[in-house]
Amino acid sequence: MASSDQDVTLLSSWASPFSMRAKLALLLKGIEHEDLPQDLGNKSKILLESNPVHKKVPVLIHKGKPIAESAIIVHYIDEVWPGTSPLLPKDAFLRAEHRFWTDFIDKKLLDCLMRFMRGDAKNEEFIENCELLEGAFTKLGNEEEGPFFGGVRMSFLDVMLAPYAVWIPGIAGVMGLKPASQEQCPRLHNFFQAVLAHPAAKLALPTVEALKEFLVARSAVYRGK
Ligand SMILES: N[C@@H](CCC(=O)N[C@@H](CS)C(=O)NCC(=O)O)C(=O)O
Repeated sequence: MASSDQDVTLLSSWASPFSMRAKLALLLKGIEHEDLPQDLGNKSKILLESNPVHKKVPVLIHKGKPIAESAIIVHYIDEVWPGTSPLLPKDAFLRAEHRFWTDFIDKKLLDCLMRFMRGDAKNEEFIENCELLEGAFTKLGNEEEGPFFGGVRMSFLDVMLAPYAVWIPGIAGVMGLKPASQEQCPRLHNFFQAVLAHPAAKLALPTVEALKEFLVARSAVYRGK
């Protein structure tokens, strides 16, 4: 563990894929921190004060200073604690690729899943996005080295994509999404299996069963009813 005088607090919500990213990065780096789970239906003073622009989780508070937005938080964690488990590659082009695919996950993959849950996206569109991610694995990940973009260890992009290891089966179980098959997207498939078996991800991510219960309870909200 990194030393305990770090003064790190994470405002989060357990089912939030964005919160999972921040928690996973902290765990991978072994950074001691306090978790402050948030009730998003009744936002706390600390959340409103620390993220007045978006009023969303996650927020990382380090030595009294709040940092919002999951990708920015994970980047910050990597810069402040560079020694243990470096996340972003050293090569500038590869760093740009990690940021590009993070943007793809947030804009295309997530948007497609949200629209699918509302009944506004076809399953094929989701499969097409998975195939694009499969292409990213082929381009950036070295299969011989391991299942992650970072090889045997999780890198920045692995942290960004990891929450979908539970969100995709959750949406499949509750809302009938058909995930890409192992034949269609073997690297993506291996990645999700490796995430589910990873010790830090087991702590940072809820189980698929817990997420399914959450989605059942929230399905009317997601469907916009
Ligand atoms: N772009 C943000 C998204 C954060 C986000 O959407 N958080 C959701 C939970 S998954 C939230 O706090 N929602 C509360 C609200 O919208 O009022 C990130 O990457 O951190």
